[in-house]
Amino acid sequence: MNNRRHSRLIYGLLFVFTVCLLSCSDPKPFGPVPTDAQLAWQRMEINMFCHFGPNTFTGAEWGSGQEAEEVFAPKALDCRQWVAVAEQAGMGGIILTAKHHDGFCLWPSAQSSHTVKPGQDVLRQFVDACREGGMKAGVYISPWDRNHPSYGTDAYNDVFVNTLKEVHTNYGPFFEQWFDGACGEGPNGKKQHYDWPRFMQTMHDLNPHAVIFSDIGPGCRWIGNERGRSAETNWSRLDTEGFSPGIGAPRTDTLARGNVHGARWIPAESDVSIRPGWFYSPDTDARVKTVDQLMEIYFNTVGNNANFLLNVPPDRRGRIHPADSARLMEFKAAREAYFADRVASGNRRLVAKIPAGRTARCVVLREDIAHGQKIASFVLEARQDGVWNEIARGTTVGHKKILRFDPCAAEALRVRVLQSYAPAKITSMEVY
Ligand code: FUL
Repeated sequence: MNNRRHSRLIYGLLFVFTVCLLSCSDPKPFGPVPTDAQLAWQRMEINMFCHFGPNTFTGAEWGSGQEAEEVFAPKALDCRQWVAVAEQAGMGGIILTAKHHDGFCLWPSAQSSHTVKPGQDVLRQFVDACREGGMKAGVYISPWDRNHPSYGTDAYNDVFVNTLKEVHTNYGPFFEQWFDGACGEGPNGKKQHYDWPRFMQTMHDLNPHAVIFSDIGPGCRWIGNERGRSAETNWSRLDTEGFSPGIGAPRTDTLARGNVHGARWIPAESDVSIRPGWFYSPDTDARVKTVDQLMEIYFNTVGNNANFLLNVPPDRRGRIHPADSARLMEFKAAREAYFADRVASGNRRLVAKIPAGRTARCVVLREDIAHGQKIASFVLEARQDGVWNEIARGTTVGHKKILRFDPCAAEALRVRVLQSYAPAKITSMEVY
């Protein structure tokens, strides 16, 4: 081998070695990390919630369970329309109340006599429409059942486990299973002692990839309120030892913030209704949330490391009401308009050069959460006449942090991490 060929080979090997070092040196994990399903779920950011059932027709929020089955009579049910609306609104998934507290099942269940008629299988239409439209389907199955005769006895826990099996086996896979923590009285005046460990184990056996929502996860946790509020500091970690969903849950301020050194990866979800109630009522047609309200909730939730589950209840026809769908389109347009003009992006050192004459009013940061959540505080600085001035501060970043500030002229913006529990990586910095 002559000298030139020899040195080319050495340089070639060195190059391969360096590339390998760079690409193989993954950041070290810190604390619990998300599963692939949780990561995919966090990237969905906004999903649609659909409360639909007898309450849609009676105006009740918590049906008594004594309503005649015939009350549930959608005149023009069209789940494809729900999917089309959700898709156009920029949502990736829909969660349907397959069974709410009144116990009414939106599928002909073998576990209950309080159900739709066999030919009226709403859950089937829903999952078919989702699959056809490339939308992820999720289910809400309430443990509280104001109709079931066995509620309040041990036998009900078997009924509930069989209900989960029936739904997930015959209609799944679902991307999310929603468990509310409500535990009221049944038709016999009795309260139920829910066997949560068994419900969770059943879910795990049925579909280990479903993200399970409850006050305390294990897939995702309640954010502690239904108004779209978040705490500025939001860790995707939570300690659940000794707690249970419902009245056994941690305090709501803990649910909002998570636990900085929590033992489990359980990111927050914020459920909010577009109307004053969870179910459709003609009385609230003129009280659909405004675009400004929805944008504030978006900044507060998605912009603060939480998923936004927006309830848009189908109406008495069985379709999304025009007032809601119009508002959803305006909300999507408002998000697009807000982020239409990207002024700059940060480089690897988190410095973004601002083109001459441009101003900035927002920075969007993303942390590499696949290796855990590490950043506890950071500062945003603007270089003005060659001097770096602090213009904003933040605490956690997580999946996404949207930091808004007064419009600011600068030569450049930079982010400096002030406190981090391990070497952290911000995967993107966008300036608007
Ligand atoms: C709560 C329920 O009591 C409400 O009716 C609603 O379904 C809300 C999303 O969850 O626990």
